[in-house]
Amino acid sequence: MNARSAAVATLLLLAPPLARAGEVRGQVRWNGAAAASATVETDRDQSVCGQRVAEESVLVSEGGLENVVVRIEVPGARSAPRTLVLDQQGCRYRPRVQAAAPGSTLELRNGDPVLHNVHGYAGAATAFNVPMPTPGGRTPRQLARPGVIRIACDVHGWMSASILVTDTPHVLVTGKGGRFELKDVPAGTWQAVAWHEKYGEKRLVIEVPSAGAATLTFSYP
Ligand SMILES: [Cu+2]
Repeated sequence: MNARSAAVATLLLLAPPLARAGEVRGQVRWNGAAAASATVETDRDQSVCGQRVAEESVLVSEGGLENVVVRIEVPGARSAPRTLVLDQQGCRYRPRVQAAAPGSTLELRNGDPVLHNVHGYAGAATAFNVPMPTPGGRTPRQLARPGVIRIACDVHGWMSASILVTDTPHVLVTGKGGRFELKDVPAGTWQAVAWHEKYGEKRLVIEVPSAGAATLTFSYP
């Protein structure tokens, strides 16, 4: 054992035992009418964008709602900034919904051989406004403050993406079936928050056990 690992071992011995943590599993259920798969007609750049694109603001599968940001608010818990990518492919944003810590870097990419103009909004205010005429272009932008950043293309009106900027490390975006699983959530009673781009926020109180799993079910619309 060298001096450094001895020091680390000593620190580990001195550190208080970690707070016990459990899991949170659940689903964001869709209780609305069965959503017909809708499309939007495009009005320009159809050689790249196609004649129509899927309308993806409400994505339902297996009774659950996809693209919902679910987070557990644990006071004092902070996640580290990271780099996340927002690509443009076939005149759609990929991924459509993401979550990230304040201070993260959003790398804008253009995978299409057309001009896109990536316009980010924090509420009504412009957060960034980036023309991207070049396929393969990459432009970084900072996500400074907590809150929702909505992203639209000034060229193609149907393009839409959202990023929820949040401090909590206990966060994810629902996929197939609206199901989710958050591991290593500290034991305790916390606020659980769901956010959807069209139907907004819902809050529940959840009790996370020190071992095992708690179940959390949100319902939309
Ligand atoms: Cu565009």
